[in-house]
Amino acid sequence: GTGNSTGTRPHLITTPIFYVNAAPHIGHVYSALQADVQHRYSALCGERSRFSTGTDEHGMKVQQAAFSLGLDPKEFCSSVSLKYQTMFNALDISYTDFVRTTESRHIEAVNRFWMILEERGYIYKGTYEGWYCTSDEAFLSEGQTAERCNSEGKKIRVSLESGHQVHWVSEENYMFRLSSLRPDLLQWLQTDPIHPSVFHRVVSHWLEEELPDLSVSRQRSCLTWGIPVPSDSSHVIYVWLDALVNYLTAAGYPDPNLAPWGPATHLLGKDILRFHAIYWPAFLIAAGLPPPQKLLVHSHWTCGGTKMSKSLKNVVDPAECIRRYTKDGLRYFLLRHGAAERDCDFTHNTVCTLLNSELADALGGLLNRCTASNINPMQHFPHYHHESVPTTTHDQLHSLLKNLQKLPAEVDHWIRKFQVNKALESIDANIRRSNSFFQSQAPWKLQKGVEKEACWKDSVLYLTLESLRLYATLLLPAVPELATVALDRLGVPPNKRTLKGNSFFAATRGESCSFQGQIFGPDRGLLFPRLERSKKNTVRI
Ligand code: ME8
Repeated sequence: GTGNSTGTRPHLITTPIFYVNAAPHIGHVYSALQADVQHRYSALCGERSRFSTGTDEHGMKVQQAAFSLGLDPKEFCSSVSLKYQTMFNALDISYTDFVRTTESRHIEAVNRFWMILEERGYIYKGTYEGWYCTSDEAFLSEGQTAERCNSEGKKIRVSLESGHQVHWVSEENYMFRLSSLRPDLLQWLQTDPIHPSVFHRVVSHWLEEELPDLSVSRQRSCLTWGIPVPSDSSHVIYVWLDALVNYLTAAGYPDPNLAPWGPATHLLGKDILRFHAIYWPAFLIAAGLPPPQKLLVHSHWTCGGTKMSKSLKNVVDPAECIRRYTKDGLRYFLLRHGAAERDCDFTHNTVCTLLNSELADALGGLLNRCTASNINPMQHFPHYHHESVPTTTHDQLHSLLKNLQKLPAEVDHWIRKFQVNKALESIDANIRRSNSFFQSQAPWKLQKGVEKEACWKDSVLYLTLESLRLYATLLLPAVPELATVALDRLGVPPNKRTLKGNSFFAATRGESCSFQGQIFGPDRGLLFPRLERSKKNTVRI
């Protein structure tokens, strides 16, 4: 049963599992990064979560990719899957599980899942007649396709959604009673599981119409690279049913000692919304399991205005980006510039401008200014003196602190609403305010010999250092290494690198545990060296 599944099991955060038809590009990395932020953020708040990613290795698309290279599919899959793992490791993607659909634990999960769907009467043998798009691995109705001319002027039929070519299929295969699940899907939609809301509206529009039943197998004569239907080896399970079950595999399904399935948050690109917002909840409901708690959907990275895609070969290579911008530079740019609800273009100069302005100048500059040994010879958080605040500064200080106190809640709101770019924007806006505050108080001009001035200088430094401690803590999920370097420099002990039970600016409220007197760690140089802009606009493979 599912009764004990929620509450006792940690939250599962997932990325799509990636086709192994080609090496990862910025788009794939972006999904993994967004999931990483969700996972790291929940840990920062003291919550328990697990984070799975992986590779989707069956189906026609992969079969054809291996075939065209003259490679054995299994070896081909292993080599590309490894590229994903290596890239995710290089980017500090903190996944706790990596599922490959060719692993035996997954094949076992798919077999069990299929048998349950069959037992519960959701699968029947029928005839499928319609279009199939190998590039999207999707069955499409007439209305989802259109006639277009290809580059040679030849008329071809394509998927309206992706533009990829489709082929006519007429075969006997196994069908899933999707049509019977529309009321359940509508009910699920009422729990507001899809964010941002633009994508909720798309799905709710799809559900206005009757759903056709879904073909969930292909004849072995056309597809060999996949999991055979348990009771009929002349059929191979449809790759999307196989792939979606990876989320159950990651949850330990079908281990009888584990609750089958707990709360899950799936991250995905808008290109695969239908599979996650219609098919997946329908499969789960049919199997007697709860549909996913949250779908976090993002838009696409484009290059020169068109969607970056393996098949179009207009991709930006993340390894090259790491070399140019550093790992955390790339992480910050993608998270800060990308947006869930609109497509974004990737250009070298945008990256340089953004990173120079926000990481090198604003954040790096602020850290440098208040930790430099000429202004802070004791290399510590000085004491805060409430009575030293100049009367002319009261209002400015009050509004600065008010904004800073609101910041953690603001960041929390945006991260949970899947608008990490807005969370980073809020942090950056505050960093800029701290810089102007520091600049306007000019602590380097305050005189050591004048007691009130010396006390105010200490207070300005304390306030700025505390704000930096807050920024670096809030930045841990997005740029873990950079934020760690900043926290190391500030001498923040490991048990204080959290948002759970950590208080900031305590000295301004006369509370203890205020960091006053805290000694810095060693100076390891510039936090983020400025990048050079170039005339060449894009980075390509
Ligand atoms: O669809 N911009 O795998 P896939 C942003 N195996 N994100 C992008 C992107 C771009 N230009 N291109 C790809 C599959 N992505 C299936 C998934 S899940 C059970 C099976 C990201 O290798 C985005 O998240 O084609 C998209 O949904 C995913 O990569 C598709 O990767």
